[in-house]
Amino acid sequence: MKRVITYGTFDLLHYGHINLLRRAKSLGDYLIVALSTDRFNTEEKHKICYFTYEQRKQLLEAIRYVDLVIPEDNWEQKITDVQEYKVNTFVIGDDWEGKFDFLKEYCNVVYLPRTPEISTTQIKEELKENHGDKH
Ligand code: C2G
Repeated sequence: MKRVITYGTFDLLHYGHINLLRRAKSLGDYLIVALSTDRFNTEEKHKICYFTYEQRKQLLEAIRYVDLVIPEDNWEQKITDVQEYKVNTFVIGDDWEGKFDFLKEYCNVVYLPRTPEISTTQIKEELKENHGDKH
């Protein structure tokens, strides 16, 4: 069984995330998503999430490509995760190109092109701009 892992916040889940998860799963048979915890997001990634960890976990677990969701609570856990879960391939969007090459000692490292024109930040900004415009 070829095991793949990826990491992220996945807040306001959108088709860019789904494209990443679909391609990540296509690289193996079992996909683990290490989901950034609320603490990790606020204290270290400086991201304010709309959905809580539990809500984001529930959303990810409903996706056919995702086999397991585990917490990502710090920047340093990747090597132990790869070893503990016997991961063959680490995958992440190419906005992180090169940042996780240290994992090449333990598994394959794949940076996938991001889906253009969609991001959680953009969704929030457009909602703010359009607030009050009744459709
Ligand atoms: N993504 C994508 N296309 C987009 C938006 C996101 O391919 N339009 C990918 C990102 O590259 C990432 C994944 O979807 O691989 C999750 O995105 P984020 O939640 O923004 O992840 P990030 O905050 O970058 O967390 O330790 C690693 C970090 O936890 C990664």
